[in-house]
Amino acid sequence: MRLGIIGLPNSGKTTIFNALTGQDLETAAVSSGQFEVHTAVVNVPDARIDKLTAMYNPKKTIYATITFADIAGMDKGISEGGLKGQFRNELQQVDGLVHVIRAFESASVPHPYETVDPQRDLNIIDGEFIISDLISVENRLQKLNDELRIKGKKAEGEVGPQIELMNRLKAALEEETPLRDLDLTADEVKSLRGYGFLSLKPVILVFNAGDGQQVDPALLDYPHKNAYATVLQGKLEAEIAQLDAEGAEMFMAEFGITERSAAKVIRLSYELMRIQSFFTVGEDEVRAWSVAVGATAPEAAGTIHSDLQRGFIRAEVMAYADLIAAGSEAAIKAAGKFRLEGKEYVVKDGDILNIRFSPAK
Ligand SMILES: Nc1nc2c(ncn2[C@@H]2O[C@H](COP(=O)(O)OP(=O)(O)OP(=O)(O)O)[C@@H](O)[C@H]2O)c(=O)[nH]1
Ligand SMILES: [Mg+2]
Repeated sequence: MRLGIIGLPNSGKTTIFNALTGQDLETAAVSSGQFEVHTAVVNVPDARIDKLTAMYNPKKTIYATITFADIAGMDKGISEGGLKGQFRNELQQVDGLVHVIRAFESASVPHPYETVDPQRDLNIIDGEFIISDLISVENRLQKLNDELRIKGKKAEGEVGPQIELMNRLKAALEEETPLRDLDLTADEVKSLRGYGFLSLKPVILVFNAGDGQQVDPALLDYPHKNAYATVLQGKLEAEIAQLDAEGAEMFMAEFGITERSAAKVIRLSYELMRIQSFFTVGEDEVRAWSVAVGATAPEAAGTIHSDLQRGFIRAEVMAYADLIAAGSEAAIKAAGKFRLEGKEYVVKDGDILNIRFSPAK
């Protein structure tokens, strides 16, 4: 999964990136406003993996990972005529957005619009995304209508539904409604994937607060679906990310921070994108995987390897909680909680899977 960190110049994107990834990139009091991307891959923290590692003592432990991309260069007016080039590509590629909104006050860090006003800043970028999507939709509609004109009636069956869908998106965008508010079917969402619509992407709104500053995210008016608002003390948390575990704990207690920023943002993004974890275990490797909530056992197998999905026969399943309660694989079998499940089985968060499959010939 790839999350794009976006926001106005000087909102603290790179600071939040540092807090989330433990990197120590330079931040600047005066923004260049230029397009620039930094990426880092981080492990998804999961105490269950640590416990499974202690139980199986494997040669390798592999966590699920998440990629953060700090994408600078967003500002008012940038979508006029459509977002361009690499900047647009970077934004379209991400699965979700971490929208950094400045809440901290600082005389030494100028705000591009002079005052600290989270609602205004949020509306600026949201508006840009809506404009960008509207331009994409209009371009697509034009192409579809051209196709219909050239090919005539015989193209109607295929092109008609696409035109209908694009018209629905257009109507929403013209009302300034982000596409993530629409109730699209799974098939519609799939058919739109290639367009990378920005207002369709789930978003975590992050208030970047100053040290010890209290901010209530509920004050923000953002009545939209697939969005969460949270508060991070960016500068402080970037400093904490540089400390060892003991130092970090002391700092966190002092400033009333109960959960590390990375853990929090990753947890929210899993919720927002309806992603869950399952595990594979053994002497060689204990590993966490991520899969969509509602995925079947063969679909989960497919995240490990396409051969496992293709040749899927059955899944051996233990619930993590049952394994820990029983204390060992032998004990969970004796308790009758080690199950064999078929193709229809819907995977649950914390399932430990072993896929039985017939290898491709
Ligand atoms: N006081 C205070 N300063 C902060 C905070 N977060 C960021 N800053 C400062 O604000 C300035 C800009 O932060 P950056 O993280 O570079 O902001 P950015 O959004 O990455 O900026 P661009 O990449 O130039 O668009 C830096 O001088 C930071 O040290 C904060 O929570 N409190
Ligand atoms: Mg930056």
